[in-house]
Amino acid sequence: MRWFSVSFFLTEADSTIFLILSLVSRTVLISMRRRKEHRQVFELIKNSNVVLEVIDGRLPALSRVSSIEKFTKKLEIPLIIVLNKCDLVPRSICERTKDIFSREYPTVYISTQNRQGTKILRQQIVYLSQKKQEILIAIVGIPNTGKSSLLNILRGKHVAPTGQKPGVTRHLQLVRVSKNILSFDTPGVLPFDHPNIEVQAFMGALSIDNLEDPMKTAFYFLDRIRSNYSDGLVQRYKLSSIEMENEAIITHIAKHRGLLLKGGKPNITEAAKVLMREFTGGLFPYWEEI
Ligand SMILES: Nc1nc2c(ncn2[C@@H]2O[C@H](COP(=O)(O)OP(=O)(O)OP(=O)(O)O)[C@@H](O)[C@H]2O)c(=O)[nH]1
Ligand SMILES: [Mg+2]
Repeated sequence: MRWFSVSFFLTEADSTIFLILSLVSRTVLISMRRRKEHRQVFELIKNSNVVLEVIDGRLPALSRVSSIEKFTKKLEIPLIIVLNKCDLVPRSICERTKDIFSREYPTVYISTQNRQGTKILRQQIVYLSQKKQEILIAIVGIPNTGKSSLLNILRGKHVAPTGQKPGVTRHLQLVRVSKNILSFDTPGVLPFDHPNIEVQAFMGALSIDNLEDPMKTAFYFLDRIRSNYSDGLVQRYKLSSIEMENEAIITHIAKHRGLLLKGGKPNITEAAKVLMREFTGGLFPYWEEI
């Protein structure tokens, strides 16, 4: 029986405990599912000719997966770092990140949204696969970086489902993207480099709606924003300054969006979710430099 149907018989405290338990068990189940998917992805990598590691160009340092990079290095499988969502980042920053990452791996920056950068990516794939007759590529990375969107662009047709929530792709999907290139879309792998769930939610790898306390993620984001780029946030929510306290910023967002509880109190939990959803969805500019 689902928790809300029994909650009618429970006290408010019981209902809160029930809600927390249901969120915890959901998080555990998601984590078990993701671990299984993680194993499948590593199996696939073993059989690939080229691996495309798709990362979020807004968070280039955070969104790399070191376990995948180490694994491909050990097996001597060529890996290309694909900085995606570069329509949300100034070009000069993408160029700089590309130059820095290129010291370790071939790197290209693209925007699947604006269909930019994919020609160079195709050339790199062909070059690194040593012009094999049939090339098998694996598109991998943490959830929500645009792996399926990239597959669709390479194929030139919407063949893989995409969506703003992490975990849209649940199974491996093989697609022929050209005469000699076959490509696997994969479920996002958990960013084990960052086990903290607030950090994972900030990266868009975990849905803010699955968290017990979305405020913690919003606070984490606001703390990071102060040492990076804050103009986008200030303008979107018409803040007087980024130096306002975290709670005051969230309260301001709640009022600005008319998110009020019964009695007119600002609904700060919902405002924290809105902030994180809008950042994940690229509705205001924010990026980090290497
Ligand atoms: N602005 C912008 N948004 C993008 C770009 N590429 C993908 N997105 C958006 O990012 C979200 C996630 O895209 P997906 O292609 O589903 O990402 P994924 O990596 O396959 O996600 P999972 O299957 O959940 O791991 C969607 O809302 C896309 O529209 C891009 O280049 N620019
Ligand atoms: Mg996907």
